[in-house]
Amino acid sequence: MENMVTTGDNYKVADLGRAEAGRLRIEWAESRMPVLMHLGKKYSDQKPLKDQRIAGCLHVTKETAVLIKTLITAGAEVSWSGCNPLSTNDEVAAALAADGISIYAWHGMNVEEFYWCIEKTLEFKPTLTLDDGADLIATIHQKHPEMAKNLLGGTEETTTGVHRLRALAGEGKLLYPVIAVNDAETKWDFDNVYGTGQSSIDGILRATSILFAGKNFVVAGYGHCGRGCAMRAAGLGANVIVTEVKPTAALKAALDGYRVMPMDEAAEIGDIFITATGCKDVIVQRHMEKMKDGAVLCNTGHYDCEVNIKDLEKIKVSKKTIRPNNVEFTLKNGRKIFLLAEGRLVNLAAAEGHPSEVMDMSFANQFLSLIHCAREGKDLNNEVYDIPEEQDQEVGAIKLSAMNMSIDKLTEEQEKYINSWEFGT
Ligand code: RBV
Repeated sequence: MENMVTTGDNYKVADLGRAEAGRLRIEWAESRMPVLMHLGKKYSDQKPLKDQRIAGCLHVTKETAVLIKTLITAGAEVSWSGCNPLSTNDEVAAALAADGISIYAWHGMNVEEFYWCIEKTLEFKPTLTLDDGADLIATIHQKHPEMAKNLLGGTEETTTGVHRLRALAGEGKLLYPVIAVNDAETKWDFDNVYGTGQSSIDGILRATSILFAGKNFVVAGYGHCGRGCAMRAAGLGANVIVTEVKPTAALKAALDGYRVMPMDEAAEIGDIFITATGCKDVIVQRHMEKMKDGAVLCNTGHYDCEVNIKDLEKIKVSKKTIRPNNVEFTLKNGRKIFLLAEGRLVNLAAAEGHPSEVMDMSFANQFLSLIHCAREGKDLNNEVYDIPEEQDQEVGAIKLSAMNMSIDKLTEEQEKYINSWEFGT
């Protein structure tokens, strides 16, 4: 199935015949994404994205399909590619292609095909870009800098992409304005924590079906994603161990009740390892050689460089696929190690990514940020911009009301108190 593809004038997907199943998935996601649906309705008459051509490079999931459809409702034309070779849901991609949407994505593509897809989306000369991981915008900067003059702005979905863009802007080389969607409170404080926590455990369970209770669960990196994974694994009864390089992050893990130690020590006692650092070479040969028989290795960071797979290949005597997304490596020392999802994002490759409810807020921020770029892009500088506080509160308020919750309101007196310096002891 993986290498079968159907090509049309404006798409390349695995199998158009799976469109109906994809439509049902998208329908399900729509029923869980009230904020985005609300915004879609709100802007459907106004069409603030009219005349905008958006090139998107973001996991082709049922939630992304809802975002794409909302962008189109607001007047945009889109051309899309996936942002990871293993994260495309082929049913969803088929449904989008069958609806006439330009999409280049199939599960299991290689790296060359990955960049081919990005190039295809650039052929329609975008006025806005949307990234998850910054591969699209990096391609524009490296290969097509002349396109920047037509680009009003771009958005970036994830921590790793924002890091790359800040590095690019830091060198003074960013060619058009970008909004760091990841840094919105209604994104990182929910998607990165609760989304990653649940979907990563979901991926591990689908690939292994192992019991978490009583296992030593090693989380490398105690940022927002690592914290979510730790919290959910602890909830299932695992003993969580955290490895870190940043003193304050390590302290937070310790005060949240987890053991903290270097990877060299954790390697000897871990049953399940997950990397969530955004950095390379977090688990390398010397760690793998110390691991217990049966250890499970996976990653939930954006790129597949956190577990050094070349090292694992080097020390193996044989390997075999045990079940989807689960490969058994027999090492020279006789022990077996199981690598999930080829070291790529386990939550998207082995499960379905974050749940719709949480993507609702992330993608509402994407939607509003692209409208902002369309309206104001000409007057923005070539910088990485944060999302305004009002947008965060707007998204939060719509979500709360969709969840049938209401909150208190400050009285005038309280408002005065909270904004003054005069009242003390
Ligand atoms: N992510 N998207 C999904 N279901 O569409 N799941 C996760 C989905 C995004 C998430 O916002 C994170 O920042 C990024 O994937 C990492 O590549």
